[in-house]
Amino acid sequence: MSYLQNSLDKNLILVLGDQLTHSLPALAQSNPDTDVVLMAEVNHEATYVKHHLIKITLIFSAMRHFAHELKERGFQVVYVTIDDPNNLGNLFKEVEKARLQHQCHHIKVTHPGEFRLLEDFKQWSDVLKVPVTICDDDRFLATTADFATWAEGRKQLRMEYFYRDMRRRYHILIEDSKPVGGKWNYDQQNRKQFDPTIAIPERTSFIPNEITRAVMNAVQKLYSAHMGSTDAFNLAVTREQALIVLDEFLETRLSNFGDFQDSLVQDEHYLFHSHISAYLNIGLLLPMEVILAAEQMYQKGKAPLNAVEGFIRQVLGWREYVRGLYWLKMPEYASENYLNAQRKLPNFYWTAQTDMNCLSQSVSTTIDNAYAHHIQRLMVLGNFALLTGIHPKEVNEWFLAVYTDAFEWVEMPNVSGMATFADGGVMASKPYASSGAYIHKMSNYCQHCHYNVKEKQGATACPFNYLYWDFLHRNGARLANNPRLAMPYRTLSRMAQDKLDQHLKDSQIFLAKLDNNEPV
Ligand code: DLZ
Ligand code: SF4
Repeated sequence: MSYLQNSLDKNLILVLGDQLTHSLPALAQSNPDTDVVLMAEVNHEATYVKHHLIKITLIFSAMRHFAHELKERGFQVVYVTIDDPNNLGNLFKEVEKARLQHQCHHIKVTHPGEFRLLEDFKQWSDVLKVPVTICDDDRFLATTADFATWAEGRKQLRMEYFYRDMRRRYHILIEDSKPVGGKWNYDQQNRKQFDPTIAIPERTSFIPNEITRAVMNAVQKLYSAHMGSTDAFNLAVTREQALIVLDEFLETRLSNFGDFQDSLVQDEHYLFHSHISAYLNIGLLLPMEVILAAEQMYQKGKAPLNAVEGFIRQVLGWREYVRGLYWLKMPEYASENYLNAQRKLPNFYWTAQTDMNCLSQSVSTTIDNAYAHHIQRLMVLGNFALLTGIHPKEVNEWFLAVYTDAFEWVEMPNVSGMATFADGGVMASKPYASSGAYIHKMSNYCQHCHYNVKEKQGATACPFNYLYWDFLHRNGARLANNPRLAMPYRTLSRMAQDKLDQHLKDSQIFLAKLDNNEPV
């Protein structure tokens, strides 16, 4: 009887590579004396899109360190390494094997960050003939149900209103029921051009230990066809290290984060950004601890309100909002293509080989670091994909593969909603299309470019300049009635025919080069 009782109570708990949090309900409510934890590095997760080598290394190394911590806490952990000769290659097979080997009669997983895996998990109970419990992921500050309730009956799902509700709900930067400083949002102050007299602090980095070095070797050997190299890997791989990154951000970068949040600077890619999104997204840091720490910096007078509010908006507003939107709109969201974009992703997204300096800079940091900041992603890489009409599926796959912080719940709304307007305006009130003028205003990239941002037409003109008009012209039927695009469409309608013809011709020449894989 007691044997039967024990084996019936014995859970197999699967912990995924982005679930490295000890307070996860599936772990916190388990019994280390009886339960078995499974963690598996599997080829399928590493290759369903070709993840960057730094991203795979981060996840595998952080998984190995987390497994070690679980063992120290008394858990029995089954850990499958990627180079284990008996590795079965996917999560399902590893779960099936571990369940049989350890005689577990109940499987527990935590709600994953991807629709694909959730659908898989839902099948497992039927196939394995044991109950499978999918626990909520309580690391988010709004549940998917909270978001659905908020979204119900609203015509437009604007982040700003969701964010204000979250501020009220968690009482963050609120005083006497009002936003601190009198305004909810200080974004207007966060668009300054970079001031080169301000020193950019050194980025926090870590020397890989033996565990990380073993991962680096294995990943480099197995996935050398993917973007990047493991050679210079120096990221945090434990919660302890991630807390150091957070602390250094708060102490050395946060005060300038707001002002220069949108700046683009030649050969400087980290600027005053926090670089903690990957650690948040794999569970080494928790959103509320990060929010409270930033709020305290304001309360102690160590960082200005525009910086602290801007940072908190990203974590409490934007991050929660995109996750809510993803689960509300999936699976249809994945195939949205409102602008009927059909072009293939140009090869230079993988090589950085282009004369367009802003793109070359943004792809270079992506290759070197599996990181680019939000304006490089949105206004350079995303804007180019939008203007040239690259198929959203290709854009989504690329963004999901190349950034350490990219998991589908966060990547897809940013790409299909924000960058490419594939969702037709569910998320953004207008496409973030812009000519070279925006990049010129926010950066010093144009000074180092083969193209001339002041020229509007011809072989040496900045391609963004004519592609912008080509984009508006091409998508007139879908976009001309958008009130937020009234001004550019008025300009377009008044444009002299020969000028418009020249923009369209320059665009045609440029796009033909892209399609033929010729250098641009
Ligand atoms: C991204 C990723 C990679 C590269 N490898 C693994 C892995 O081998 N094992 C694992 O459990 N998780 C991995 N992950 C994270 C998952 O892909 C992630 O949990 C889903 O994409 C849902 O967010
Ligand atoms: Fe980019 Fe155009 Fe500036 Fe070159 S000139 S860096 S292509 S915006």
